[in-house]
Amino acid sequence: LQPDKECFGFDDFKQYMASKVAAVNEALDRALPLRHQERLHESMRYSLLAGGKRVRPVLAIAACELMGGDEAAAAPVACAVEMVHAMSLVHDDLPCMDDDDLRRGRPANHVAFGISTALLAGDALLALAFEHVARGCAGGVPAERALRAVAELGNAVGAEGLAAGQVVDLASEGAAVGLATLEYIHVHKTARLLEAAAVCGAIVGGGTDEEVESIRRYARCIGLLFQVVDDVLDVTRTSEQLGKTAGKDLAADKATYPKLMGIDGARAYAAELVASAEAELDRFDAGRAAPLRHLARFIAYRQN
Ligand code: GRG
Repeated sequence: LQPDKECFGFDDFKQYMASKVAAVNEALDRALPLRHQERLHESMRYSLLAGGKRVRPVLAIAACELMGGDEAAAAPVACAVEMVHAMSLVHDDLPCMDDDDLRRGRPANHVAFGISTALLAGDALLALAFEHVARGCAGGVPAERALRAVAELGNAVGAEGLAAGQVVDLASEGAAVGLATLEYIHVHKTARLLEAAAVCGAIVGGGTDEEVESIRRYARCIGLLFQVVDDVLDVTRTSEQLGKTAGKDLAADKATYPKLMGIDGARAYAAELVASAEAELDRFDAGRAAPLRHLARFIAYRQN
């Protein structure tokens, strides 16, 4: 399926997603073979290859293709953003952070491998992400684009990105959190990596500065949308569907968009975000932009 085909409906998008997810899973498997030190690699593979929606890598590939690049050019950054994502989940679940025993319906990495191995597996995944961009882009992507992607990714993970969001989130535990702080946490913890995924894809695909910035604004909106919808789903899903650890209630003390804006307010905000995201795509060829348009709707209307 080509994204620039004349009519690209939701069924086409589902096929597009399925084929990209399969390609990403294969590329990740190849990028991290089981080798010496086996237990460390096993722990890294446990979290990297354990399912997940693969939204970030698909976002990178779709943004690259929108700019006229191909899947091969996007593959290194697509894998890298998923490696960073996997690292962040492993570290987030640690006892010194969110202290969660379950991730994606199975034991969290530190429960399966021990805390020190999980910590090191996260560190090694983070390092591998950057190594993978540097090596994977060599020869296929102009070095100047690869460098810009590395800087983008580093900024998204570090003290201006994920780490900053996590620090504020941890500091807010048990405190009365207002909308501005909630937004800060989600922009940094969640939206920033989705943004980097799309921006890195657009950069390696050869987008102009203006095009890359449009994609940045698009992705920032869908990053926040991701979290608003998550909060709404937490309210609307039955506890049976949630499958959370018994006794670990749905963060009863945690600020959420429905709590701060009401459920209708949160739904209206989600509608606003998806409209703003889609508006950023209007400058591009409609056929080529169709996967990103559907991706925004997929995030808005997903059920899990
Ligand atoms: C170590 C530098 C450094 C940073 C890590 C732990 C941490 C700092 C940040 C936490 C980031 C975090 C866990 C954010 C939550 C992001 C989020 C919405 C996760 C769920 O994403 P999905 O739904 O998950 O895409 P799947 O399972 O589908 O991959």
